[in-house]
Amino acid sequence: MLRLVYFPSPGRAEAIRVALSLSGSEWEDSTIDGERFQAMKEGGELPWGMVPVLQTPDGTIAESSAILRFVGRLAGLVPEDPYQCAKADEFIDGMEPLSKSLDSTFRIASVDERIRLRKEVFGPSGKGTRNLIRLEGKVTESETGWAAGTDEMSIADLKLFTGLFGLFSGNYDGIDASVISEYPGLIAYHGKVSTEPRIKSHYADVKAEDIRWTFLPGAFEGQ
Ligand SMILES: N[C@@H](CCC(=O)N[C@@H](CS)C(=O)NCC(=O)O)C(=O)O
Repeated sequence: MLRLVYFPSPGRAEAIRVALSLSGSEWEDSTIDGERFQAMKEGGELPWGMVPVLQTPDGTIAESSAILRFVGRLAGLVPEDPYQCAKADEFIDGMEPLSKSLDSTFRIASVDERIRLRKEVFGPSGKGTRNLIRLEGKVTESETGWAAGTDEMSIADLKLFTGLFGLFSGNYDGIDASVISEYPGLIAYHGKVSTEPRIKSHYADVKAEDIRWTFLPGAFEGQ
């Protein structure tokens, strides 16, 4: 039995959740609040003091990308070809600057200041924008349309799809979904992944008002 421990939001756990669900393994989605997080941290249950973690019969695995590689194998989403596998890994590691681009804004108490800083991140010379431009280039250049140029959808696609589009759900004040309208390549990529039969079926019960609306087909059309 595998148990994923994270906050209820998609955040750094969503790609792992999708892979676990596609793997057909028995697993539990253990969602925690801040108090439980603190207790787990103080109790030494978090190897690096952070979540997500995956509790397995052999012990606890931390670091979202390591967990994604582990569960991605169970789901058949890690390419067998060593070069393609390395390219998927490269893509996952290469996405870290985007994942980190908002980190400095989380602990800002003033909402106005938080919004200002986040608008800057996705402003003309912000680091969020730099990453979106780079990612737009990557998906446009890919001969197969999959993020890392793999023959089939891979863990890199789960990471990009959830990590990128999850930022625009409205969960992060100051980040507007209309930002994505500037990136036709990313919108086309969203269409490819969101309509992939396994992904579409995974999100089949999500409603337009749910936090996960950005993973539904057509989510960014007309933004
Ligand atoms: N490199 C880590 C980063 C994990 C991370 O930043 N986790 C955040 C939640 S998204 C956390 O545990 N924050 C609580 C804290 O730092 O006290 C990973 O990818 O798993």
